[in-house]
Amino acid sequence: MNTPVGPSPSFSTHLETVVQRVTPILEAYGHDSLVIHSGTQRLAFLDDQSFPLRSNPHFLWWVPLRDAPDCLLQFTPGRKPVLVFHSADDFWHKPAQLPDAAWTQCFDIRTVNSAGAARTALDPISGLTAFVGEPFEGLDDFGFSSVNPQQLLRRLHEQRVRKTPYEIDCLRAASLLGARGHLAAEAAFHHGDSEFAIHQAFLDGCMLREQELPYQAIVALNDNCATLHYQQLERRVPAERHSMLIDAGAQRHGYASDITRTYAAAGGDFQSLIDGMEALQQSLCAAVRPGIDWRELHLTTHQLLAELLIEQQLIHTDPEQAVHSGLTSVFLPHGLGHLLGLQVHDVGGRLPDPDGPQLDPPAGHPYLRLTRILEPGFVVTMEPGLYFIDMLLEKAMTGQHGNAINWRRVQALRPCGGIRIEDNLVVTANGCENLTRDAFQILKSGR
Ligand SMILES: [Mn+2]
Repeated sequence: MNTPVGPSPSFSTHLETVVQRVTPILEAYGHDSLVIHSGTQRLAFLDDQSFPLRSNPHFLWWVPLRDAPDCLLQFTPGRKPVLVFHSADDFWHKPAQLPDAAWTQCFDIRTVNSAGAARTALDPISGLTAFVGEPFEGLDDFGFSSVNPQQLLRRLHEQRVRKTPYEIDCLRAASLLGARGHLAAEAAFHHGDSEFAIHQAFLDGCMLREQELPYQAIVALNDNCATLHYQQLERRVPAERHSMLIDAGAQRHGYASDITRTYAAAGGDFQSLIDGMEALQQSLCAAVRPGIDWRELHLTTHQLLAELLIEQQLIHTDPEQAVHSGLTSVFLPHGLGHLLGLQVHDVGGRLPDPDGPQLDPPAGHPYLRLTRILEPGFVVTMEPGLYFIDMLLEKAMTGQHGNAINWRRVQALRPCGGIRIEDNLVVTANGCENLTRDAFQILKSGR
């Protein structure tokens, strides 16, 4: 196991792979070159304040450079990729800087001091050049043959699904950073802090500012744990503390980690439910290998969840019936996991064939983002959950599931909100590597 501290030495190999993958795609669609924009700083309505930059993930796949708006990557097969690096003449802000890093050697870098000058720094644009990026003012003047053509994008998305060793290094580093944040947050929870303060502890722990997170962190105490994407961050310390659910990740060169842990304030029934979910989640992780149909694993999860709910006396019916009737979905309404990469819900999860139809999730499970058969190089999240969601419980109470639920038990556990345990897994040749468990292990053993 290695823990990279700087930009990975295998970036040049990654870039070679990207070039090898993209070249035939451009040929197939009749493009002689491809230009990718890094992203633009967007201003708020009637204001001179900008939103944080979210870089174009296609740009980051080629260039490990975040926080650099209005840069252009130009790839012409057979030539060294051109990076038009924009470092604005600006005394209000610190202009973007190129790092002194080995990866810069992989590009023909042309530095410009205004977004307008970027166009003239590119190699000439022919009538066959495709553009990928968020459209910006003046884009029409470049003369691209097509802007974000759908077929090309689908092909490029498919190429991002199987991660290169460099990308896995980045994801490994993102997991390690995220785990640092999680340990700091766990300590803050046991210290009795508010959601807000726990969130601050997470940021401090991974040394990231909020806008650098791959997604808005979820830090929930008590019944707030039942809101799947809870976002409030209560400043007050609650009168009673039952539980914490934290779903928060970090990033390295734009590659995300996506980690969830749930804690009970004390032992007892909720802790025993967490233990049950932990065992369930670990048994699912152990099943991950090439050839596994993620839709089937999602349905297996519901079967295992049914058994746990029965064992914990939350429902009384037979497990098959609990799955088929949709009873388990009252407690677990979301999908088992998703692809992970430059986007936290990474592209290509339902598209095994860029020219074919997407693979739908199983009936009754509309939120499953990944519906494919696993292959080596896929990186997935494994995140089963069990929640006490008011809206779904109220519907269940008056509907067909009303008699199958042990309402006294549900009522007793409702103040704890719910449980989610989420790890990030790399599918390997014959199994998987658990980036999250490895990261916590490294930190706990003090290595
Ligand atoms: Mn996730």
